[in-house]
Order: sequence, then structure tokens, then C-alpha cells
Amino acid sequence: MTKALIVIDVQNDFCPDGALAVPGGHEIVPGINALMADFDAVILTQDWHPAGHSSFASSHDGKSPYDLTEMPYGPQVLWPDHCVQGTPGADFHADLNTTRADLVIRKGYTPAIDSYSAFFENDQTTPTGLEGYLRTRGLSDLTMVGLATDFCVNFSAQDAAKLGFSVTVRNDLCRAIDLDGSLAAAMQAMGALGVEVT
Ligand code: VGL
Ligand code: ZN
Repeated sequence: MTKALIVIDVQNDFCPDGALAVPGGHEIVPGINALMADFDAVILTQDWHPAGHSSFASSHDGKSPYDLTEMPYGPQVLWPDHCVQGTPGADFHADLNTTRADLVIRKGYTPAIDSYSAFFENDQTTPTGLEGYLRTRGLSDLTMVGLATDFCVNFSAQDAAKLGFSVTVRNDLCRAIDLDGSLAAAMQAMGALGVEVT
């Protein structure tokens, strides 16, 4: 089996002082860099929203960050403005080894649809192209690390497992947002799909 490391959203806005800071987000960077040598391929994902994106609370009258809303594709948490295309907050953490990456896959660029997963947007049907990339390169054994455990790592791992990839999440190299039990729910959902969480 050919092994890929998928590094999810290790971006300034998800690190302390960022717009959507994940507690301890920066702590995982040295460990992720060290892990890269063990893989045939390294892939980075980058949350990459246009200004005014529909996942931002500021785009909805009367809504605050972390409120829930109903989108045509289902329930959606509303976030502070974050990872706006071309802004410093959307850049990778300065210490992340981006040189080693074969591919950077951006997501969340469709104005009306959020994209937690690296495989499909939140409508669960619009693909990002990552599945085809992995299959054509024969990368069948995936390890995921990054931010945030309960959102983008969780949905990426679930989709990968549903698509038939072998998936391990290195929980020590992830950090969570944990909104209303979202971390426990994520652990439960990943486990049910056969994702190995270590
Ligand atoms: C993420 C919320 C909004 C993540 C991205 O990377 O987990 N969470 N956008
Ligand atoms: Zn986002």
C-alpha cells in the first residue's frame, strides 16, 4: 500500500491569535513536520473562502458566530470570518514544512457551500478532486493530522473511509474546537466507519 499523509488546515486563523483559533493549534506543527518523512506523499489542505462566504456569521443578518443556521444542504454552524483567500490568516502556519508537499488542495471556495471535508463540500456531493488524485497515484493508505479534529479532520476521515480508503487519524497531532459535544460525536462517527484513531 502507498501511504499519504494528509495535513488538514494548519493555517494561521486556526492557531492562537487567529480568527477561529483552535486551542493549542500551533502545538502540533513540529510533530507533523517530523512525521512527513514516513510517507510516500504529503498533501496539505487549505481552507480558502471568498470574502462574504455563506459560512460566515457576518453574512447573515442577526446571526452571531457559533450560531446554527439551516442551509439548502442541511444545518450549518456559522463561523467568525476566517481563512479569507489571500489574507495572512489563510496562510499556512509559518513553521509548517510546506516544501515537502506534493499537493495543496483548497476547499471552501464555493460561495454558497461550506467544505469541511477534503473530499466533498458540505452538500456531500460536490467533489474537490482529491479522491481522483489519490486513486490515480495509488495512494490507498491515508493518515490524517491537523485542525480541527471535530470538523475538517472528522469529515475528511469519514468521507475517506466511506470511499474505501484505509484511514488513521493521529489524534495527538490534531486539536479540536469542541462545540456542544462535537468532539465526542466526531470520535463516535469516525469509529463507526472504521477509522483508526490513535
Ligand atoms: C474548519 C470550521 C470552519 C476546520 C474550517 O478546518 O476544521 N472549521 N472552517
Ligand atoms: Zn472554513
